[in-house]
Amino acid sequence: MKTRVTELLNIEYPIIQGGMAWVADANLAANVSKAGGMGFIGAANAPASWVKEQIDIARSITDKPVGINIMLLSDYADEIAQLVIDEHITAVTTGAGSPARYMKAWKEAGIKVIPVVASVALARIMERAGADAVVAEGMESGGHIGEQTTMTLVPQVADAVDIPVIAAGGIADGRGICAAFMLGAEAVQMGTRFIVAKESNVHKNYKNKVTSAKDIDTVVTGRSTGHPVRSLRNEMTREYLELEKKGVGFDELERLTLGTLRKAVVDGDVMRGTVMAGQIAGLVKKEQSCKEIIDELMTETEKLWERK
Ligand code: TUI
Repeated sequence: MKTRVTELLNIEYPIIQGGMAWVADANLAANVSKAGGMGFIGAANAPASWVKEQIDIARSITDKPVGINIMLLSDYADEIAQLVIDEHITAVTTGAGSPARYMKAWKEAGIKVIPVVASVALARIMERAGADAVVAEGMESGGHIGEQTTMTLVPQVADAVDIPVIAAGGIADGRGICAAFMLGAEAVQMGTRFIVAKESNVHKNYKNKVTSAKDIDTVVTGRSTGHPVRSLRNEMTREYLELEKKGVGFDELERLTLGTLRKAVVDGDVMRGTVMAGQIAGLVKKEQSCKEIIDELMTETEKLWERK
């Protein structure tokens, strides 16, 4: 399935992996790229020195390029924006804000820039600023989310911009990929399915919580603070939502979640940690290698596509 996105990134399949904080390290990203998609190392809140180490590890695993996802709220965003230039990174995705301030330098360096957007307005601004493609991410996603669903966002973004659109949020199998294409996307970004990849270094408790999740098991915390985050329901989210209902302020709520993603991913504390995952977790039932995941996705997609 050749599209403008597979051409842009020079990849075999129209599948990219979401740059998940704490989850998307060099091993996961490199193995997604090796399997014919494109992996992205999630820089999250890490300093440039960590990201540089990960780039070196990825390059020791595969000759295929891996991208970097830059979380724009990070204190280290500026230094990572420079690192991707110094390291001749092929493609960058960004999350949780507008990367307009870096766009000129990245384009001059020949980096493919793919901002993640949650609205038509930001998609338009990004196109005007020189983005090569956008990821239109619906609120089915895990982590920091917008308000629109994938079903409504993707076709509206596809109509609003001429650059290719990559759909994200709620996609974990061939049906989702075909649906995304029908909505006007030319590739998909998936996160939740890759959390449970064999090459993903997240704690087994986290993987087990994803593979045993049901359709209704995610919740959104932080709507009152302006930073809504989707994760799997647990003791922490129950407490958070109760405090939020009582009108507790930003600082106290922030204290409850400080360091909790690490706690879940690294320590395996899935009761008090933040177990970020998308609504499609209920469909993700087993651990597989990145190659098995991508091969299965493409087999399902091609079978459905021929039926259209
Ligand atoms: O960024 C994500 N997902 C994330 S980032 C993250 S780390 C984090 N943890 C706690 C709180 C905040 C961040 C975990 N998951 N997805 C892409 C995405 N970007 N979704 C929504 C947005 C977004 C939101 C607002 C993009 C732009 C925006 O405003 C831009 C502007 O300035 O208008």
